[in-house]
This record gives sequence, structure tokens and C-alpha cells, in this order.
Amino acid sequence: MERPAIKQLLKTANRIRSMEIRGAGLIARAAAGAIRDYALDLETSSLDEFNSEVKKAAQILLNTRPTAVSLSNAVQMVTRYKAESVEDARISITSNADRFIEESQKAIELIGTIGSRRIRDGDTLLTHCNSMAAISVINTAFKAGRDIEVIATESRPRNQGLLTISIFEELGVPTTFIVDSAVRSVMNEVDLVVVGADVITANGSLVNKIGTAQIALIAHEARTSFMVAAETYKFSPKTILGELVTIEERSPEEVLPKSSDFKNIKVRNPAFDVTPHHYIDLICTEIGAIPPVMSYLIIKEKLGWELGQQANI
Ligand code: RUB
Repeated sequence: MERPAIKQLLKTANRIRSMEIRGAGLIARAAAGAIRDYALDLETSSLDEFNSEVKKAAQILLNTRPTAVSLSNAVQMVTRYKAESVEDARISITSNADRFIEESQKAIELIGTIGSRRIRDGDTLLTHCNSMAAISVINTAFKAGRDIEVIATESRPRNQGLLTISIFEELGVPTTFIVDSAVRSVMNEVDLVVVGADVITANGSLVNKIGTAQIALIAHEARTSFMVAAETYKFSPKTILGELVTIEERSPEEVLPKSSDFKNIKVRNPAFDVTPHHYIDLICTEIGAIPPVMSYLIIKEKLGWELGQQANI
């Protein structure tokens, strides 16, 4: 029989994999909480065994959504401890996890405050998918009394746009819903695109929900500004070492429910795409709004990147 500690961890991993828990920020917080609870319940007095079990648990969570660097940064932050005993290790993991969860929630508010300063009265904003950081920017501007409108995309195949419009409906933000392929048709009415991030690379490029790169290209062609709202833990240290971001490919059934009825048709379902840094005007983080070229500094100064340490991940 599985021990309760691992059972709970596997349950969280499944909820992340199935996207019941989704969005880079939420999965990072869920993973931090899952490792903390696992460490608290782990029955052993051997520090070596404890450390190796925590490592294995971390790996289970890391395998759930391969693109999200928020997961690996969260896991890294939570499992960074020096301990003489199992009890010491539990205390460190608990306080690391609680700090990560609290700071990552606070970061969303700070991003809202900083990013909303770029939104003027009368602006129309376009957003894609469902990003808590991007929504915070828009909502903070709305709450500050700015007269704004939002255009939200459907975000096929998982339709996260429906989550976004539910939030804006609740908040009372005037919102128009479009299919993904209507982005060019409306772009001339848009003043600013605001999207979230799954990953920001060392050169300032963005990995976000599939379709983001097309929107950025369209915004560039229409000379519409493009802002990314991203907590600093969405920046990827490994990209400094030349590592490419793995793009998650999900089940064909999400795109074509009965894809097995077609014998000669291959369905592909990449969940994310890469927006080159030169299509991005600004990345809004909790420690300031930066041009994409400054991404390396965030990785080095804020995430405390060290060559040897990251090379071993
Ligand atoms: C969600 C997505 C979001 C980012 C940022 O993809 O691409 O834009 O994760 O979200 P999925 P947040 O639905 O596949 O997880 O700002 O909430 O972290």
C-alpha cells in the first residue's frame, strides 16, 4: 500500500498533469505546497533517506509539465537547505515553501501595480489564455478608475479564454471574446497586448501559451505595444547554459476529440510557443519593468544563478 505522504503528492502531480491545476504561477505554488506536505509526513529518521525521498518527490512534480520553469524554480527554492537532521530539513523546507507561496502571491499584486502604470484611459487591451499576472495588470488599471476595454482570445484547444472572461465578467471589466484567428482583424483597435509567461529565457524571449507568438508578430506588424507580465521565478537559469526550453506536446484528443478515426492524419498539439525578444516591448516583473535584454540580470542577480549549481540540474 502507498504511504499517505506519497499518495497526496501523486494526487497533486496528477492534478497538475491533467491541468486541473494550471497556469505557471498556480502550478509552482501547488508544487511548493506538495513538497512541504510530503516532507512533513515523511517517516524516517535518516537524513540521507529523507534527502533522497525529497529529491524523488521533486522529480515526480517536475515531470508533470515539462515547459514550466516556474515548477523547477519553485522546487529549487523549496529544496535548497543545509540540515544536520531530518527535523532541521523539515523546518527549512516548510519555511522555504511558505515563503515562496507568500512572495509569489505578493508578486502578482506588485506586477499589477507596476504594469498598470502603462495603461492609459481609453485603452483597449488584448490578452491571450489565462494568466493571473496579466489579469492583475489589467484589473489594477480598471480598479484605479481607468476607462479600459479588454479583448480576450478563446485560446484553443483548452479554451482557457473562458476562464479569463469569467474573471472579467465578475470584475465588471468590459470584455469582448474572439476566436484565436480573429486577432489580426481586431489588432488595429488594440493599444496594448498583455500576456503572461511560462518561461522567459536569458535573451528575453518568451515561452507562453500556443498562439502567443502569432499575436506578437501581428502586434509588431500593427505597431501595437506588447507587454509580458512575469514573476521573476518564470525566468530560466538553464537557458544561460544554452539549454533550449522543452515545448510540451499534449494529447491529440485535445485538438480533435476523435483523432483515432483518421488513419492518415497526424494531429499535433504543442501547448506553448516561443516569441522572440524583439517583438516584446516590456517585461513587467515584481521588481520592476524591464526591457527583454535585461533578462540575464534577473537570472543572475535575483535568482542567484551560479554556473556549477545550475549545470547539475
Ligand atoms: C497557461 C499560460 C499562461 C502562463 C502564465 O498555460 O500559458 O499564460 O502560465 O500564467 P496552461 P500565470 O493553461 O497550459 O497552464 O500568470 O497565471 O502564471
